[in-house]
Amino acid sequence: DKQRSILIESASRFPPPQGVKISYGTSGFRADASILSSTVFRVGILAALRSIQTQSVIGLMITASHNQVSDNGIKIADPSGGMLTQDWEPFADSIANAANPEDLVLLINEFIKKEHIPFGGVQSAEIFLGRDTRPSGESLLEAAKQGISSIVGAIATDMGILTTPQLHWMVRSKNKGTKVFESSYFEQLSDSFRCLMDLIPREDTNISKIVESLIVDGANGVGGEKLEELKKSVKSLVIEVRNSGKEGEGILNERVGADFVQKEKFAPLGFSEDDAGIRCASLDGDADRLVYFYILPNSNKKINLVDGDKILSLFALFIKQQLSVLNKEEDTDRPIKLGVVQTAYANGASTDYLKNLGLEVVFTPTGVKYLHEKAAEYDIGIYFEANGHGTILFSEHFISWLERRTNELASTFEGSEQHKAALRLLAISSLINQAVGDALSGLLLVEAILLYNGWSIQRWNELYQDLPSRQLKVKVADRNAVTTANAETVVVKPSGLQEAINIEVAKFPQGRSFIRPSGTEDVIRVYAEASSQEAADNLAKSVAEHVH
Ligand code: NG1
Ligand code: ZN
Repeated sequence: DKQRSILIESASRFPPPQGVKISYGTSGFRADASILSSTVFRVGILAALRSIQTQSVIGLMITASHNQVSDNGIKIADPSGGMLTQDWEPFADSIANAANPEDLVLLINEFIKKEHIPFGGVQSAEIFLGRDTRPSGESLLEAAKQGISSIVGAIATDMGILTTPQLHWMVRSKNKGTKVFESSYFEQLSDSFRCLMDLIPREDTNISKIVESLIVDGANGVGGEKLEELKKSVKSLVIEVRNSGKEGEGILNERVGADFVQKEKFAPLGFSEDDAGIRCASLDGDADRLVYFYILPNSNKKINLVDGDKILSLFALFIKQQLSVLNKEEDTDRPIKLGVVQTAYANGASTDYLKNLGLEVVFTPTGVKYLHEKAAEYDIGIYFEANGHGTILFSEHFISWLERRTNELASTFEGSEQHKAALRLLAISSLINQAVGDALSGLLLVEAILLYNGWSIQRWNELYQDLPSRQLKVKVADRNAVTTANAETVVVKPSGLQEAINIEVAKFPQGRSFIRPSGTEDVIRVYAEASSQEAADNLAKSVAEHVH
């Protein structure tokens, strides 16, 4: 039939690379950009099918985040704005690796049957496309468009160069029936930020002390550019953007960006000793990660890192405080469930701190899809990876309760502390991206809370003291030879390896170590924590030796 011949014809224009098996990892497909066209083309087909199945708009983001500039990748946003549902991942894997157009069509037909996709009648599908600033983005965008248009009735809407969280936000908003322009994204962020500013107690004189400039490392990527844009509408903050991605400033992710800063614990290019002590932040290549840091004086640009765990802790503490003001009267029909989600990479000191606050802390494997899913089980679920990817989810049920409560308070106790706490929580729910971790919205919330508390970055950093840690990566022939359990804290295969790790860990006070195959790079990652930096380094090194 017609559909079949269109597919065969267009697929033959995107032959898969020979001898490479590509897999849907921690967050979509990633590889050297030169081998990705066929994958991106096929993901275009998948997105169209998903759109037909869900009768909603689906998003495709072309980015390789913090990877080097020659890599690229593609992530799929589901109707809610979250990551593609996990039951479709095996299909993504199999169509990406289909050897020829005939096999591809066969797989697609099987899948349509299996998932009962209402295919073949009068059908429509819409896919929003976004990409970061990588030079390979343009031709991959074209491949995605061709994949989409090879499904009858499917249309692609190019949203342009965006951060990953902007694209996810647009998909979510579109499916909720609200505005999707980039300007509406900026408006929502700046309006809710201003609302939080207006709710800061006026008599507080501490505020002026920390209204010093913030310096942001844009990783030479899309985030820097977008932050320049956002800046214009948040006049109360003084933000200086460096590594903003402008011509000639430097190379994407090369010794800059959140991943570099977090893993190396070293200031990015473009920063110097002159910046010592100043509050600095760093975004990653697609602006879904955020870390803060300050440069230590006379240290050769060593930094104190204020990572995702500490952002999480700042958020959790503030929300807990607002909730306890709101709940003073014990007049709620049921207790509000506030939960915190971390991974094994969370610094042990952060977990202790959060538990001491009386919070419920749970763990999932690495990868936002797992954290997000878990956090969605709470009224307010806060999740963060140590690397700075995270957000705060508010359940719809809780939001409608909060809206009702705010209205009640407005008519009975207008301007009371309780009323203000309710308004703050509402403002946070609209400031912080509900679809996915977002460095720009996260940054505004951090700044708002620091201003509210009258805290410097140094004061914030003192919430608790990180245990020294070390991360290493080990290149291996087949990273999938390692399998893990218990949120990746225990090695299952190869046998004997976990016992060897246990023996190493036992040699170090406060020692903790685990290994796992990376989902985005061809390596095994090693993590170690111990009571001193030297001990953490040694533990990581000795565990890594068992991996080789
Ligand atoms: P992998 O390569 O699977 O470790 C990395 C990060 C994840 C996540 C993804 C997606 C670490 C240790 N891992 O995944 O947390 O952010 O990239 O960007 O930071
Ligand atoms: Zn990223």
